[in-house]
Formats: sequence, C-alpha cells, structure tokens
Amino acid sequence: MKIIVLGGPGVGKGTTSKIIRDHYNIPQISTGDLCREETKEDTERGRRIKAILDSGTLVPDDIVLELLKKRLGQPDAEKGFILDGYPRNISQAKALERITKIDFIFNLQASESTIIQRLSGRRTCRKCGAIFHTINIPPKKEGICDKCGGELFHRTDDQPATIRERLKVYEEQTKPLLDFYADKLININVEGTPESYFKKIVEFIEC
Ligand code: B4P
Repeated sequence: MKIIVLGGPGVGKGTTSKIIRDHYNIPQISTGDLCREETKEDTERGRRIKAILDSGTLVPDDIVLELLKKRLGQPDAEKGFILDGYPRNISQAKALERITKIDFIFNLQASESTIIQRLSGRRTCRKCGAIFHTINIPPKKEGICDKCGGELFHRTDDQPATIRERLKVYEEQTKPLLDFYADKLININVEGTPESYFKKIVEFIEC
C-alpha cells in the first residue's frame, strides 16, 4: 500500500504518518527528515540544505528526488510506504508519477491559527524522531522522549518568522497540488486529536 500525506507546514503530517506506520507496519518516509539528516554532514551540500531549511523555503527538487529515490530503494519500502511531505509542488508530483503509482492521497486540513500553535509548541526527539507538543501532546517528563529517553529539541525552523515564510511557500507552491490530485484527494479535518481522525483514515483505506 502506497500513501501520500499532504498538508500545510505543521498541520500534523509527521504525527499522522507515524500512526499509520505503526498500524499498517509500512515505513514512514519523511522528506523533511531526509533533508535534516543531510544537514548533519559537514559538507557544502549539508550546509546549503541547512540554510534552506532555516529560511523556510523548499530544498531544490533534484536534491529531494535523489534522497527519496535512495530511500525508496531500501528493502523495507518494497511492500509499500507513507510519503510524509512529498510531493511539495507540481514538478515533484510529476517526478513521483514517473517512479510509482499511489493508492491513497490524504490531505490534512486545519486552520492557520491551529498550525501556528502546533508549530510553536513542537518538540522533536533528537534520537528517535518522535514528535511531541508542549501543550497538546506533552511528554511525561519535560524535555525527555517517552519512547526512547532521548533529548527533545525545538526545531530551528519553528520560529515565528520562518513559520510565516513556510505558510507562504505552502500557499504558492504546495496548495496547487490539491487541484492536481483532485480526483483522488481524501480531505481529513485534523483539528481534533490524532486518535479521533485516524479512525476516518482507516475507514477510507479499508472500505
Ligand atoms: P516537514 O519536516 O515535512 O514538516 P512540517 O511540515 O514542519 O510538519 P508536520 O506537518 O509533519 O507536523 P508535525 O506532525 O510535526 O518540513 C520541514 C521542511 O523540510 C520544509 O519547510 C522544507 O524546507 C523541507 N522539505 C520537506 N519536504 C520537502 C520536499 N518534498 N521538497 C522540498 N523541501 C522539503 O506536527 C506539528 C506539531 O503539532 C507537533 O508538535 C505535534 O505534536 C502537534 N500535533 C500534531 N497533530 C496534532 C493534533 N491532532 N492535535 C494536537 N497537536 C498535534
């Protein structure tokens, strides 16, 4: 089963994709994570990607496609996957069509104020990548991951100025995908708790 999870920055793509991953036992492939992984390399490319992430704009299509193809080539992706954050524009969607066929496309929807509140409180585990929120989904112990005991950090692109830029980039480049995928798009309102709307996702997959 191959799934795309679309939505604005911080709407909950990573949170939702991880729940789908755990339920169906298929890998969650986050292009944001793949890009952040590259920034750990002390290379010119790693530094260039870090500057782009910190600015809130999109990493160039050719770089993201290269990272994605490499990840999709790993054995665990043979039985299916969840694409979390890819595609982000029409050109990426066309590139994806040349690689594979997708079964379900979920579009997560929430208001701009919800998105800003979610991003400003997001905390991510440095070790296992689990996502928390200081108020909505707090860890049992402040600053510590419930799952692996790793340290939680505040992403550098979750600052107000960068959040505004990411929302602008979403409007201009990612939103046109909703028309591109109009025939297959499944809209999911994610204002509630992940548990409440996950049931709807399962219904669509299993009906
Ligand atoms: P991403 O890493 O894709 O992530 P995101 O849009 O910031 O957040 P997401 O929607 O996953 O929200 P989350 O679950 O964490 O993008 C980061 C950057 O990477 C981009 O700006 C871009 O530069 C680059 N990039 C990625 N893909 C690219 C591509 N294809 N091409 C080019 N560049 C690319 O949730 C946010 C917060 O809300 C968390 O704190 C969570 O706990 C909370 N939350 C989630 N669901 C909730 C709920 N139902 N109720 C309450 N709180 C909730």
